[in-house]
Amino acid sequence: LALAAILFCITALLPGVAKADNPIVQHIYTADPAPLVYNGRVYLYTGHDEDGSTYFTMREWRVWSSADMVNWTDHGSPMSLATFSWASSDAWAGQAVYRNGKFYWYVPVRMSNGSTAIGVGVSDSPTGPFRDALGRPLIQNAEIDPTVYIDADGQAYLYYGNPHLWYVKLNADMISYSGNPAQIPLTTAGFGTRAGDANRPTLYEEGPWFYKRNNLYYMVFAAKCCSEFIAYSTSPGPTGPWTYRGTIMPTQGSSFTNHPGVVDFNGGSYFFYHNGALPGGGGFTRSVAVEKFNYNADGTFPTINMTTT
Ligand code: FUB
Repeated sequence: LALAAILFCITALLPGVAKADNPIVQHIYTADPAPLVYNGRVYLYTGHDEDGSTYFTMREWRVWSSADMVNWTDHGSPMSLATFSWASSDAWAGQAVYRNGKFYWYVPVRMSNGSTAIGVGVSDSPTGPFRDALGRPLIQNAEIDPTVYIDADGQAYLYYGNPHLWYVKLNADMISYSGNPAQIPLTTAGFGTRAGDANRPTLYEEGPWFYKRNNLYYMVFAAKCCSEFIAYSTSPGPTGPWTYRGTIMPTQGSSFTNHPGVVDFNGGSYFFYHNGALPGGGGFTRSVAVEKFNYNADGTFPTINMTTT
């Protein structure tokens, strides 16, 4: 026991290295996990809940990485609201992707006119620093929470949205797109049934996480504000038709939101999410966490519950 305590203290004192159990980050509040597997490591892009006030205080994003899903290196904050001269607040849920030697980090922010928009940061390194790729929003239609995926044929898709679900086909430069943003029809067959809200008849709320695995496209998303759970839909193609598949993670764990991120790494599958599990935790003081899981043989998800170890 004494040896374990000494080892824990030594590990805790190593600069930039965090151990281990859930929540992944235990010294600050983090939210909206977006993992990226690159060059033998998992890079984890998160938001930062900066205080416990009555609304989100989020001014920067953070990056962490791990080669073993146990020991995490803190790469600090390589992108913030200050990166985007046109942004004023709300450094919310984004996702980063690698293409042609560069890393592109798509994020929603609020502009000074009060509306939300999606910007894109670019860097030569997964840990930044990131600069504003465009000097203006990539998309400006008052929605949030971008998710990005590059398909096997090279076509990149950016999905995003709350209350609607939109996508655009990104060009190969990853900072422009072809055609106009298109809305995915939010049918109950595609995204489940929400009772009692005529304006929002389906479960889709926000936080989409879009990817393909074994020729099946997945849309994992936060369902039904404001005690969000994580649900998912699948499709044979990148733009639908979508079929609702049910719940993955049934709770939000004392935060009224939850937010998914899913990757395969070193032969395992990992489901990232957030909750309010740290001391003082809650809806505006969240923490990212991860569970290892196995897909069912038919590609469906098992139920995944939150753990604290
Ligand atoms: O973190 C701020 C917002 O809360 C995100 O954009 C949503 O996905 C929800 O987690």
